[in-house]
Amino acid sequence: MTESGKPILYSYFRSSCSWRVRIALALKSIDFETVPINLIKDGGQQFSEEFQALNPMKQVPALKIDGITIAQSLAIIEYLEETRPTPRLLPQDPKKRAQVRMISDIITSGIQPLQNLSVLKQVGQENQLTWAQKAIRPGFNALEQVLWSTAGKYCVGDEVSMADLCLVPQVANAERFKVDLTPYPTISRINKTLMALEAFQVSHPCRQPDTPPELRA
Ligand SMILES: N[C@@H](CCC(=O)N[C@@H](CS)C(=O)NCC(=O)O)C(=O)O
Repeated sequence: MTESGKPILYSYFRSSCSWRVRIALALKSIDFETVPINLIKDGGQQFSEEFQALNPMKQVPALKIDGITIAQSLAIIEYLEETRPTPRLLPQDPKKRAQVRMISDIITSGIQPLQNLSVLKQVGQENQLTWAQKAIRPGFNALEQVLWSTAGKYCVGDEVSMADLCLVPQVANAERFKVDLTPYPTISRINKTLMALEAFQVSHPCRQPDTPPELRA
């Protein structure tokens, strides 16, 4: 917390994992301050001693709230859900709740880590696009199929859930890495519907305190 009592989000404007948490904070109307951690500048500010003390994984996001610092976007979202339950991001029904967690895990464990910055650095500049596409496509093939049976208006039924918080930033990553989204009509439809919601718009990478002027919109 800051002196003003607001939670502090350590975030990078372009980070899809940070965006997940920004959407949760926006949906739950939690006022917070952003401390930008630039993943590129100075060799990556996530490697600074100061930040490592907050998150030894050297990754954003991290959220300082209620006297503790939490890393890992899903752990943060679940903490927010347990302490600030309205509006609900995990359905009450255990089957739907499991589906939300399944979709969240497909994205956060099965797709994003394979195209994360630290992995892209290992494959080298010239291979990054192909690598990221190869990482995203199989995950999206699975996700598209899963959504056929879980989706309504959103990923699971007609209520916005944690799964949607994972979907939208991952679609933005797919677009950034020029993945052809034509084979994924369900993913594309849900993404478009979600992007019409204010919480997804205000938390967008183009509208953050650390968004460079040329990328602001
Ligand atoms: N499982 C973590 C993943 C966090 C993560 O991969 N963060 C990326 C940005 S989206 C990062 O900080 N990367 C820094 C690096 O690769 O050096 C979460 O969900 O929070």
